Amino acid sequence: MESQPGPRVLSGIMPTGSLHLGNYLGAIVHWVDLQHRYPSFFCVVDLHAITTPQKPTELHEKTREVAGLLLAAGIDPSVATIFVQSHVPAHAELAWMLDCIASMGRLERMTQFKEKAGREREAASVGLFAYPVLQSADILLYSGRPPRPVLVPVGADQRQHLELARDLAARFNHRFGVVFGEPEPVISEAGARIMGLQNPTKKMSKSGKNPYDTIRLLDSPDDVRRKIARAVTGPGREVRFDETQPGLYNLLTIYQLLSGESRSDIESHFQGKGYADLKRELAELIIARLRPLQERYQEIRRDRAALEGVLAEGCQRARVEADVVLQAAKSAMGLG
Ligand code: ATP
Ligand code: LTN
Repeated sequence: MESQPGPRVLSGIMPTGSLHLGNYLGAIVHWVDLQHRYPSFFCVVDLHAITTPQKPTELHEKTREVAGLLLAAGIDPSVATIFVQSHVPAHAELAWMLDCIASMGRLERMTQFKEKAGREREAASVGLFAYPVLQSADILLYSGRPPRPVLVPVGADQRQHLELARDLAARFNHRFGVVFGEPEPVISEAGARIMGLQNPTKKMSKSGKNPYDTIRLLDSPDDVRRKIARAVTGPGREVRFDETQPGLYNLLTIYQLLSGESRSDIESHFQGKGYADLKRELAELIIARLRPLQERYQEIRRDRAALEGVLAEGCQRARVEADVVLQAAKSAMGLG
């Protein structure tokens, strides 16, 4: 089947916790932008979520919450395909085939595995170890026929996984003939790594333990004010983009991304003012951006059937795309 020419876009997000400003500024705003330029596929990666223990009813609910938030943030199902990973069996099937050409040594060097497995390496699931291979399958299934590059908009933490996806595609194509297009990371300069508010040397994360570290997309205005007021800034008084002060730098980066103003305009705006002023204005900026998103989200969640309809249609469209590439990969491997 011949498909539309030019690159495709694919990205994924785990339904493991509450989406936060890091997910939004590092990934989702780029998805919203790219969907109008390329055929785009956005996937709620529930099979990735189960690499660590999840309560079944919560996982089901979180999957809908994440899908609803993506729609509320501006993913348009009449333009892009939004779907749930486990609804498209090709992902797990190709992941197995790629597992058989990925090396243990390479996966052992993946930093996300090392961080998530921590000291419990022996107890960590095989799924957590093989997680980046499933991610490679997610991406490569959408390279189309004939193969096209796949743009993958992600935060900076995913760079290493994207390199693996590129290498697995090249290895497969070399051994079995060209089936997959090349994955290309799309990682913005600012926003690719939003840091925790309490611990600005670590990225803001869904699975973090300290609620004051993270601004969730569903936080109330009072929560936002409280969390920003408590954010760590460091010593000094001047409001400047100073990389030696990671807390302040992070707050200013968030301000820059939400206001769309240049760094020098922001520094002039805060000249003669202090950290308290920055925090007050930043909190209001965040609240103003989140308010319409939260209102749309509440509307979307009121109509359960409509959301299920969007996901069912996304599943149909994704299956058609993914199955064509899966069949080509199977027949190249001698599995047809
Ligand atoms: P977890 O804590 O469960 O690992 P996470 O917060 O890292 O979750 P993911 O679902 O793994 O979120 O990531 C979804 C997307 O958001 C990815 O593209 C990831 O790179 C991006 N992302 C996550 N955290 C940040 C951050 N702090 N800054 C910028 N981008 C981020
Ligand atoms: N591993 C990613 C989530 C993810 C993903 C993908 C991102 C799963 N599949 C495909 C881009 C493309 C993470 O941990 N943030």
